[in-house]
Amino acid sequence: MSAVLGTRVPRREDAELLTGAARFVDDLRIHGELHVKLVRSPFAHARIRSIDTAGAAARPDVVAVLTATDLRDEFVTPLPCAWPVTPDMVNPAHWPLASDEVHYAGEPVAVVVARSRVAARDAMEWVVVEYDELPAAVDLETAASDATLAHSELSSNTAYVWPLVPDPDAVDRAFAAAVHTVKERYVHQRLIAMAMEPRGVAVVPEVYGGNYIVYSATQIPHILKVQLGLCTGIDEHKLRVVAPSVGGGFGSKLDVYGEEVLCLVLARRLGRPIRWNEERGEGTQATVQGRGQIQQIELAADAEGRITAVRAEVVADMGAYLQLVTPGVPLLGGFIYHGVYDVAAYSFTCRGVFTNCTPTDAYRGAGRPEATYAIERSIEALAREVGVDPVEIRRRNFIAADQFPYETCAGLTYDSGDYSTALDEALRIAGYEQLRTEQASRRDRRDTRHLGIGISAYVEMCGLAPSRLLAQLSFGAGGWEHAEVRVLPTAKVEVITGTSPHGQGHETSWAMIASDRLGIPIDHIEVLHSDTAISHLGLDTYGSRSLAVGGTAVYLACDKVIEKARLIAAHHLEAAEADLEFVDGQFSVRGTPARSLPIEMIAFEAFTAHNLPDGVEPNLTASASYDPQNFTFPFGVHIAVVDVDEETGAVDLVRYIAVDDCGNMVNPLIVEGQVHGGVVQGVAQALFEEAVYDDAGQLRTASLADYLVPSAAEVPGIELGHTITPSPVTPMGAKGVGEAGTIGAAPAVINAIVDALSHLGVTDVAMPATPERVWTAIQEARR
Ligand code: MCN
Repeated sequence: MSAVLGTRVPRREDAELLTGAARFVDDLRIHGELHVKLVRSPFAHARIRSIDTAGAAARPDVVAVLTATDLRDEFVTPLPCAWPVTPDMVNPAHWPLASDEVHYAGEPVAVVVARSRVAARDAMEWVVVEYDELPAAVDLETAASDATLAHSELSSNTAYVWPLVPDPDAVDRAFAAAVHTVKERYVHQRLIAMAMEPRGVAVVPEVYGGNYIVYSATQIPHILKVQLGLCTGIDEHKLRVVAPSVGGGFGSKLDVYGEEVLCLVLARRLGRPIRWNEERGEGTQATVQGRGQIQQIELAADAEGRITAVRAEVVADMGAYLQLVTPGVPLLGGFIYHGVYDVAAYSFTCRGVFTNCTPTDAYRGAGRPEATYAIERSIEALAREVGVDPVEIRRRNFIAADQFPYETCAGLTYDSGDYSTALDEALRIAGYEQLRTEQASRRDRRDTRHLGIGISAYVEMCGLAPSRLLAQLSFGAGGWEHAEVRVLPTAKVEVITGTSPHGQGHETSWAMIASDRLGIPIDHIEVLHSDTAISHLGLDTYGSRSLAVGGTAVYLACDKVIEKARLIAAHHLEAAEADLEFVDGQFSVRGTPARSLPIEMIAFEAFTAHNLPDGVEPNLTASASYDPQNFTFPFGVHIAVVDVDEETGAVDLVRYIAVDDCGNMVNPLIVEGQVHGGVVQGVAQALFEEAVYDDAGQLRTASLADYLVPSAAEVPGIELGHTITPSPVTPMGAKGVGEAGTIGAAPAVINAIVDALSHLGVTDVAMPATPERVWTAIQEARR
């Protein structure tokens, strides 16, 4: 890489974000705006008998109180699910307001519009809704058995069954011939994204032109624009969607929400700006949750513990409705249940099941943390079965560095990898042998604080994605990305991107890419994004796709600019284009460096157009849409070191080592920040966070007092390492990193806890591994 790429440029967006100067949806003051509050069902499953809005409508400063019946004609289609994973997938109509039956606690049934937020909140309490409560399907396994139906009109809770079994006979043969087998069951609790900024939307109608500006705390302004048009019947070209500063999303803002559609139709109906801001406690129920899976995984292996087949069966909690990509989330993991291991036979089946809980959808990693957890926990079970060290079992099974590109048993092509080197590096940083010695000596002296060392080796499929492969998965959109690069007359540059950052530092990264290609100082480059009137084409940010796809589009657009500049330079230097070389922002005739022209002068020539070659348009602008040929497959090895107190069950995460390989790095500082954040989210799943529902479907962890988001005090300094194995798929050799930390972390931590207690007979601890759960696991092992 060049002088700029691969360097630790501080994030230019941070000064605004860290000093409170950034403007989020709630910071926008819109003259004449009206405030919306939603009346939400207190029941998880109930029939609506009646809704009386009269009392609320009579409250001071109330403009309107509306129900589904009042707004029926405003909606053209229900809220979208863009991923019909099977032709017979069951998808109950999901409207912004429920009319007959509610299917989760928190589902909106009426909307109050008032002149102030306080007035709207007050009036909300005066809406009288009568319900007949129905039995709720809450526990996932029970729901899968159809014991209670989540939707009265459906005959089953199963939304779909999706098999990926390339060769069933091969799997059966492998299990029949296996010397060792293991069969494990794991549960992924539901998680709440808890982005620092809750959701919010503000719609400004232009009364005479029929245009609308929709400000939303979203990850997907471009997708939202299309879907808002389809849902409301407003022509797409009349809509402008803007995502101002967005305070994190972690997948939860990759959605089209009822509140967004409602605010738009209310703005149309009332001709006034409409705003809704989510409250924290409201968001825990109203914003999609993540995970929610029960996994069964079986490994077949030969006498040495070499895995010959993987069979995984997953039951995935859809929640009450299918949101934008709900059904596809577990499938993103469905291709990688064999992880980093060279396995010939593969079987994966997922059953998507409705429950009367908040809908689930993408949450950092989306399917891949679940898959990684299953294989990285079960391979340790295999190590115990075979009687070898967790390091050794992995070495025996790794796909070797010389096997890449590697055709997997699930039908993917892993682009590049070197798993042994990443493992070596992680072991070196951890001081693995010393840790094992320390562990043994504690056991010898009967210390009640046990040391545990947990390993997790992961590979993930990211950089969503090749549109053609997404078509095979029945995904409702493509996976390309768009960029435009404009060199202005004064050689300042505007980079317009279709990605929509909400914490990932694209303004810095894309400026670095453009600076590197164009030879223009990074401070002369501005990156514009997240406003569909400025960035008219794009598919937004999720799936660790932005660098591999969107960054590549910037790279390719720069190259088109350079090719155009070359025509102008050749004309002025009176040289053949082929004789020109472009180095550090300067064209010069090969072998005659004195005959040269900087890009600054070419930019001005392109602007004045006084002397351009024939057929060259007067601008130095180019755009590129890039659709990759394959996903990218970052990988890494994480090691967690824990102290477990046998007497209290308390787990202290004392060290965390993360060696990640995301190919060439644009900005290692940003990469490290992404890994830090990701690791903490994975650690949080392992140790702290859980959305707990009671039998009636009431969320018992609806506030930050009950839902344990870890703070800096709960997480040790993370010791980072890198290996660099460039991707052959992307021109910069870069792979994604935004989800890597989360994917690696949870199995490393739980493996460490089990490792600490293995001599006591503990083989599993459920997530989150609370002191109570760990203590109970110890007592059960003793019994
Ligand atoms: N990067 C790099 N070199 C690489 C890989 C990445 O320098 N080889 C840099 C990129 O240039 C970019 C950043 O790392 O600045 C992340 O890039 P990428 O891996 O392409 O991921 P995305 O930008 O597509 O981000 C999405 C990813 C996802 S899916 C979730 S969920 C997530 C995450 O990013 N949510 C986040 N990180 C988050 N970070 C914050 N602060 N907030 C969230 O909500």
